Amino acid sequence: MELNQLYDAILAGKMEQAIEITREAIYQGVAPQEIINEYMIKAMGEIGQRFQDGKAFVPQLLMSARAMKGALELLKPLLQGAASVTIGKVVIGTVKGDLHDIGKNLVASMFEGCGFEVINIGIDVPAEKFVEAVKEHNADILCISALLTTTMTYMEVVIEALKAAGIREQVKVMVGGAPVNESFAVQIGADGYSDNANSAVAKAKELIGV
Ligand code: B12
Repeated sequence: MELNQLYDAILAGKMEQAIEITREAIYQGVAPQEIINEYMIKAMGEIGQRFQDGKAFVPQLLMSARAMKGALELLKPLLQGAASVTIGKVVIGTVKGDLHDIGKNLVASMFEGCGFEVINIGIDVPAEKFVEAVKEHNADILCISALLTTTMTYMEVVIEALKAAGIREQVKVMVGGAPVNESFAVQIGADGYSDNANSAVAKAKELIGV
């Protein structure tokens, strides 16, 4: 079994093949992090680049996303850590107007695996829904995801809505997604930023002091 075939399968949008190779890799004891970071995310990066260069189109993006999601499902249970107590509550969602959820779900799985309780409120989430979820679940951390330059500005709208609701000080806000960076995070008044799921958890722990 060649793990590069997983990269190829995701790039070609072949879900069954991606699942099969992932199953085999798990069986052979390859670390889930390696499978995700070295093959899956790289394939999604490549399809994104092809899309940008006009060499791939939306249906191909969808097929690749479907293949990655299918294979990721197998890895999810393996990302669960041994933690028996919850170390914090995280509400996570993708902003209004934005339908990208692969990265968000990966961040959510990583948090779960590291012992956080995660409330995943989905995609295309309006500010009021973020506020409601933080209130309802008394969240320690709010994670906001955006993958489009046109939707990332909405993250500030969410932070303003938290302020208007009087709960901004009760929750740490983390932002992320491909177009987001540290200086943007600072500019909109977020507490933390990370460009990947692993360091997102480390940053969250730092923010809530666990
Ligand atoms: C898959 C994909 C799609 C799929 C999404 C399927 C799904 N269910 O998610 C579909 C086909 C639906 C899609 C649609 C569109 N897409 Co699209 N898509 C992508 C693609 C190829 C991959 C995204 C992905 O899943 N990456 C893999 C994951 C693991 O990485 P990630 O999302 O970045 O997440 C990681 C980090 O960013 C971080 N992170 C993410 N969220 C958060 C949150 C927090 C709090 C933290 C701390 C960290 C964090 O951790 C994650 C894990 O490590 C990207 C290209 C790219 N390279 O990003 C384009 C891309 C994002 N799409 C793009 C575009 C233009 C579109 C469309 C407008 C296309 C169209 N003309 O219709 C639509 C918009 C739909 C909408 N309203 O949202 C552009 C955006 C350009 C821009 N600058 O705004 C990109 C960059 C492609 C390109 N190069 O042009 N897309």
